[in-house]
Amino acid sequence: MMGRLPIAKMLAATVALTAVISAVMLPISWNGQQASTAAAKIDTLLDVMIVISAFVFALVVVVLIYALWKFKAKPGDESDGEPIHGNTRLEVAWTLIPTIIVLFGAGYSWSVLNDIEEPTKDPLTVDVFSQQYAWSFGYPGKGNAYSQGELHVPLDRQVHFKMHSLDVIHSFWVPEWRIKKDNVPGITTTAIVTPDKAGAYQLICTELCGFGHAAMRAKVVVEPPAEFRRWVAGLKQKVPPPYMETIRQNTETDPIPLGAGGA
Ligand SMILES: [Cu+2]
Repeated sequence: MMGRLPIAKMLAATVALTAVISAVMLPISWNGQQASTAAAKIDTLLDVMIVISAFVFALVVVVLIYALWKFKAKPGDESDGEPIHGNTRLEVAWTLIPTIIVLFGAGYSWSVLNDIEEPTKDPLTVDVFSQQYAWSFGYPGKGNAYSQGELHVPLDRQVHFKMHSLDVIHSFWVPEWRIKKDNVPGITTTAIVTPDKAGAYQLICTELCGFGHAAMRAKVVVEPPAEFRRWVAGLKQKVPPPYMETIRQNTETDPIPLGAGGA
């Protein structure tokens, strides 16, 4: 039975359909402007995954259409289908191919993550506090200067964001940076970003956290280091004591040692 399948034609149809889907999907700018050193690498990873997914989808569609056409019952045929007792070649193929695809995806993703999170010598540490439904920020290198609803970071310097939640799970997302990280009560998580384009962006909570979730946003400003230093120096408030207590009580999940945190 297997020998009579038009494998070459089906493969050609699969490749052609993959090309068509990819041609439609790849030109779309899924995540908008790129504004961190991670953005281009993550976008390339996404593109590779789109092509692989298109191939798998195309393969399933081609085999499905072929089967519908080739093995359709004749009108009036009420008999049972042929009994099948397994097919070793097919089973090896459908185990081996997905395994290779998944291992490739895992290895490639791991190497991209490793690359974009590679710590630099002089990172800036910023505490991120999230609570229903607001963001606020602390600068431990600047005497725990405190800002509500507005985050400033210097251009071209790696930032280690230390995430703290004061109530439920929130998630830190600046689409232009491509980085997304959960803020989880009880633990301190870390997001590492090197913003490489000055401008104003939006921090969005991307974990449904309650009634005001959709409005849980903050302004993000990426600016030259001198301007950033001026802005931090002008902050009047300090991180409130209960927030400092939250940091102290949280378990740090990040294996990377804390940077000096100098501003
Ligand atoms: Cu939230």
